[in-house]
Amino acid sequence: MSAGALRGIGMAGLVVLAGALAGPPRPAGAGSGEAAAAFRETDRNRDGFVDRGEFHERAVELFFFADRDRDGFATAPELDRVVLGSGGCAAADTDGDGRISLAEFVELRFARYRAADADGDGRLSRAEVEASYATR
Ligand SMILES: [Ca+2]
Ligand SMILES: [Ca+2]
Ligand SMILES: [Ca+2]
Repeated sequence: MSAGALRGIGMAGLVVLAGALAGPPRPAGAGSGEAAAAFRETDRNRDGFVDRGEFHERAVELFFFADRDRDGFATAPELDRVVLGSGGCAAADTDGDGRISLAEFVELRFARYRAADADGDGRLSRAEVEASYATR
């Protein structure tokens, strides 16, 4: 997929997201509105669940939103800004080259996906997403 194609995906959503993330970090438990907004944005087919494909699409968007020069790498602080509250993106740098590749970032996000999937059915319900936000 070209950078141009990626730029075309959901830019309106990314602008909304950027606005939502511009504020200071909120205390745990205050993010239910944020969780609901993120869920609506990610559940593209509106079936009430975030599946792996939808989650992956979202992770790619977040990555290229952080990777401003579109070279396929982002820094941990850049990624920490777009995935507010997740923290620790530096841990995603599994090859230790000091930058986060798309593959490394996607793997980090899916670790969180698996952790959030409380009932283990392979998809995230709205309640699972909200619980994940509340406990981070
Ligand atoms: Ca869905
Ligand atoms: Ca790396
Ligand atoms: Ca689930």
